Amino acid sequence: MTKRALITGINGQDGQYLTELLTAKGYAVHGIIPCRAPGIGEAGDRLYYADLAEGSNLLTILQKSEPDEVYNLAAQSHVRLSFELPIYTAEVTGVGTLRVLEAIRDYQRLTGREVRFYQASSSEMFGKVKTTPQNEDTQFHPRSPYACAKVFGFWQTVNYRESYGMHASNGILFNHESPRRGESFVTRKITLAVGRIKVGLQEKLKLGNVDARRDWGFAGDYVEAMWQMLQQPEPDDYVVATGQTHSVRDFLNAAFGHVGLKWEDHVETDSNLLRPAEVDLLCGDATKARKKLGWSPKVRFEELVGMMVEHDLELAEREKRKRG
Ligand code: F7E
Repeated sequence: MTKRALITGINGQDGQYLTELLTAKGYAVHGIIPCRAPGIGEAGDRLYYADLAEGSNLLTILQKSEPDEVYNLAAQSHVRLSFELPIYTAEVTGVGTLRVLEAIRDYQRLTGREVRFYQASSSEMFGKVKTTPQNEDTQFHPRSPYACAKVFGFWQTVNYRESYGMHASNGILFNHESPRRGESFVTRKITLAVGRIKVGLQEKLKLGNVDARRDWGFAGDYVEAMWQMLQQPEPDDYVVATGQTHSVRDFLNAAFGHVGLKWEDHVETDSNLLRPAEVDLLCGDATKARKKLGWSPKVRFEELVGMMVEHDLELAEREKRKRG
């Protein structure tokens, strides 16, 4: 029988890659999009509007989509913005997860069906890190309203597993990027600027803290791990990461270097882009995911940067041609 999946945040980077993966595996994929998404009122057969900040129609959506698996990818996911919108972020990213879990519990009670649940947890929960590299046993020390909300979602997921026997798993994903990454995250902000600077559409790029270090992987690889978690006989929590850490500076070097430019000639720092509290260093240890899921990342850092720069260079060339 065809398996059915429901993805919250289906329109985001991970939602798109996961949809492709599940579709290729023969799933019928249903998705929830936010009310502020473009094309309002024109959601297709398998798309539903909902706002996790209130979630009143989540049970109805479960009844319509009848999923075997739910992937909760929706969030207010911008860390810096979460300092400006802490309560909204808590509502969507934190309590929103609880709303989805509660709707699934109601749905299971009403229908007697089993629904497996994936929660998009985040390496931001490690924040001011206690040890490096970080694994499933590393204590959390969240450093932003976003990270606090993700910690709430993480523990609610564990609680629904332990209290109600729900097949609920957390993927603790470290930063994962691609040409589909949102434009305000640092990697994509950089590669978009590299393309435009290279073709002469832009001169300068303003950034915040270029010393921060992250463990950057490819989003296409990471959605595989999400799916694998839900295929396990038992639910569990897994770190998903490359095990390599690079600074924003390293990313700048690789991205500008890819097109023969020096980032120092173009980057300016802007104190408005700094965060009230920063996460200085993240580096994940995905040994458990490798051993239990057989998962490992395929795309390496340089390849990831090259893929994003090539994509955004083409965008910039198209923009230039359009402008004449
Ligand atoms: O920042 C620094 C910034 O916004 C990375 C989200 O997907 O991954 C992401 O969170 C670093 C930070 O990602 C700029 O201060 C410097 O240290 O790309 P980012 P993030 O905050 O690590 C985790 C796993 C998530 O769960 C989140 O949802 O880069 N940085 N200058 C800058 N960052 C941005 N955005 N813009 C700058 O101009």
